[in-house]
Amino acid sequence: MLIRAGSFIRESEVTDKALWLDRRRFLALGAAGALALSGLPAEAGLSTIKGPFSTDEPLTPRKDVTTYNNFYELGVDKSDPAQLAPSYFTKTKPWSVAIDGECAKPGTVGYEDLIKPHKLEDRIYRLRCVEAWSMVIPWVGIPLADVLKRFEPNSRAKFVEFTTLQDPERLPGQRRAVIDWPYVEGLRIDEAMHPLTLLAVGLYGEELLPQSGAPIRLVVPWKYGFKSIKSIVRIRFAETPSKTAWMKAAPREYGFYANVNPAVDHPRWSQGSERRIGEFRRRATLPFNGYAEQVAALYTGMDLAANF
Ligand SMILES: Nc1nc2c(c(=O)[nH]1)N[C@H]1C(S)=C(S)[C@@H](COP(=O)(O)O)O[C@H]1N2
Ligand SMILES: [Mo]
Repeated sequence: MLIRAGSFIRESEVTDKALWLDRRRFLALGAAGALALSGLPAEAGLSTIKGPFSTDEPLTPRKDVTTYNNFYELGVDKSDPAQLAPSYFTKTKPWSVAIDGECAKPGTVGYEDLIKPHKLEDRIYRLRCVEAWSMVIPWVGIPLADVLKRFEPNSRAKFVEFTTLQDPERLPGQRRAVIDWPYVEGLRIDEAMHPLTLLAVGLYGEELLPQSGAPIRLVVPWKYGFKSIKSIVRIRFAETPSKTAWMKAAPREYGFYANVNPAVDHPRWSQGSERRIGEFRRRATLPFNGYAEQVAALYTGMDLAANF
């Protein structure tokens, strides 16, 4: 075990990071931002360019990122999704996403066609779960705004709603009414269009594994993890905010905004601190998960204790 700056860093983390950086260097030399996505086995890696806003904090080991998950469609324990996915959620291609609602160009688009016009970016973001743990993950994705603009949202499009695949065969957690399936999440249109909001297709330079929300998921780094909806099949432009899955399940505990806010506790526990997965100590949680400089202006004049 290596000890650095008072915190424990596992050897596996150092190895993960070195491999990932190596791959990135290789891709930067060889592919120069070209797209090499469709049909590639996950091990082949994704061609990416370096995106903005990355943190330089130590990465959470890939092993933890891919085995400690929240994906209730594949079980409620953190270890369930990685264990159940290889038996159930094996087929994530072909995949298509329906885009509808308040836009000029609705339609159903295959995964490859959704991705193809865009360059994939590497972005190292913190993910802070509402359960007070956090990770630092090297995502691969596309700014959501770039994708949404193609469908030409109209002036009534004030919100965007996202829906996860509904399929109890592949997502056996849906055989029990743990929450009101399918999983639904929502953003205000300006949040959805914010340059930090990422439509992720990979992590650690490889395509998403099923337990991480393959083949396409949201990453909204200044909000609690539950806003980062996995395995998306529908994106709807809407005039009004959606009743999200967690708001329906427990309206006192989960609001529409769900911005990371150390000053507003969850009714059952403090949100003032968090434990980074792989570390022992707790650290102070930052407003907007440390992204206040980029996003605080979205909420000027709003009471963030009432709009939790
Ligand atoms: N469809 C779906 N998306 C989901 C969830 C879920 O249960 N189902 N869990 C959310 C929660 S609570 C968190 S913290 C993140 C976890 O993402 P990760 O497993 O990639 O760390 O996914 C979010 N997206
Ligand atoms: Mo979460």
